[in-house]
Amino acid sequence: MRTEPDAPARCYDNPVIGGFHPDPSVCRVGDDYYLVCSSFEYFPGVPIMHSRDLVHWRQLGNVLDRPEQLPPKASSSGGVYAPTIRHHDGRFWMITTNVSAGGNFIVTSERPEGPWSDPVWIDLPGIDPDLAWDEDGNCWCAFSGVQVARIDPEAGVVLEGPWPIWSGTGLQYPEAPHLYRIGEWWYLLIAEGGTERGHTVAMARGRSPRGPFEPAPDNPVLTHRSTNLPIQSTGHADLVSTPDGSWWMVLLATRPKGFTPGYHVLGRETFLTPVEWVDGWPRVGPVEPRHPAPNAWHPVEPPAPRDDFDAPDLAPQWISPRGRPDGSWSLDERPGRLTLHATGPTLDRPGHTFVGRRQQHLDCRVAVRLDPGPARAGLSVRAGLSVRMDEAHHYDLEVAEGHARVIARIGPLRQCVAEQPVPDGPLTLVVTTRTGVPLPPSDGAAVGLAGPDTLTFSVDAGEPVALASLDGRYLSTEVAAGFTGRVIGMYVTEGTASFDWFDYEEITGDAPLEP
Ligand code: 6LW
Repeated sequence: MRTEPDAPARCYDNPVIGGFHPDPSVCRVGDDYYLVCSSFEYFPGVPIMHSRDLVHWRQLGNVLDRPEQLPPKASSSGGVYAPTIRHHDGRFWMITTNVSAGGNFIVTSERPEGPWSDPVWIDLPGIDPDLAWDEDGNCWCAFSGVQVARIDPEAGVVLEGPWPIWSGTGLQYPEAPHLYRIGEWWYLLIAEGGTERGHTVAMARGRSPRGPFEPAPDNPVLTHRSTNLPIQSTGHADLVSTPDGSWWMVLLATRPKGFTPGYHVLGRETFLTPVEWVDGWPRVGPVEPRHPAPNAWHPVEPPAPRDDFDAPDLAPQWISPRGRPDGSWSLDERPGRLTLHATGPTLDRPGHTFVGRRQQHLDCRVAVRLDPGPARAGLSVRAGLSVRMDEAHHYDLEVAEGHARVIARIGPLRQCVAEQPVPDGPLTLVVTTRTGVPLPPSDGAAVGLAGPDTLTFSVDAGEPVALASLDGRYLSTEVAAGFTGRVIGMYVTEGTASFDWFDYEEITGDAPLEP
């Protein structure tokens, strides 16, 4: 279905891809758009999305879905940084940096859903590499700094350079460059000011990718710094044009909540905003929470709230920190269930078994059916549902030794905050995240001013029992630090357990305020 240009304006809501999906890069092939994001320490890496209108996105897969492409060496917020996706000469090209192992590399595929090639490493320093081709077929790779080199992307060889082309307007970290040939100019889009509240997008242009580049007269072309807009940290952007000639920017931004300084809990998300060209320079923003949509309008079927693990493969949304060893999970062992085997004794250190998905909505409900499986005499099981930022920041609803427990790990502190005996056999574990729902008065008084959200943990063995409500600020980027966001998932740290299903649903405005 496609609206005519003069049809009443439809609106879309920002972010267009919620949850930890930072550093978006987009390309168009005909009427189809493809978008990739950073994935850091998670495997598989670099989620790839498809859309026909820039608004509705569906995850096709992950570009780096084989351990050979992504060695499991990353520390939290290490691993795979900002990718660029381009389509050239009948192929998709993705360039990115593995900051934990090997640096910059390129993978290619004829089909966006893959399989993607093994990495071709390229000996260039820096992060945030870009790819652009000129009319003579030369391939240009710009990267943070901002520098550019002429490269052979097939062989991974630097042919010329690198040399500096623009150091930005003087703010910290000129990075995230993308080069575009538009009309008679080469435009250079960059991010500056750091990825926090001072984040900006700036632009320059020149006659050649070699430079020289002249800055736009009104830099930054986009920033929300020093505003009280609900969307903050706007930056790290990429441009795309539609078949009807309009221009759009995808970018990362955050939605901080709670009392000053505000806490963002979903990491940096992907937003969409229109671009207008005025006197040869882009005019962009501010980025609105709701905005008239591009002309094309192609809604996609929203993902089913329940994954019942009946498919032969894990859906692409499922990610695991630092790799997912073959022997640690199975969909065959107990068909229709995800069976996990412990690979490490604690979520507090790398090497544990965890399969989760990004929290994509500020208000959401997650429920899992934990089925310990046939009793294995003498074998204990420790398994549960965890909301994690990293190994040092997570809230767990854990079942072991005949009890359900809520455990809070916040920096160096680890505490069991609630405990409840539970019967043997299958149990439903539930966590809700609610903005605008204060903590119960006793907890609230102890914590003080408002956090971004309240997480409530319940267990249901026939009758739902709420075990604990916890302040969400301790699972925010402002507390945990780093480049990622919340991931909610199933884990096993002792023995083997199966999960019958996993529900994920946004809680919308009309839902009752009960946790
Ligand atoms: C990324 C850099 C940035 O490489 O944060 O916001 C870094 N921008 O461009 C990690 O996402």
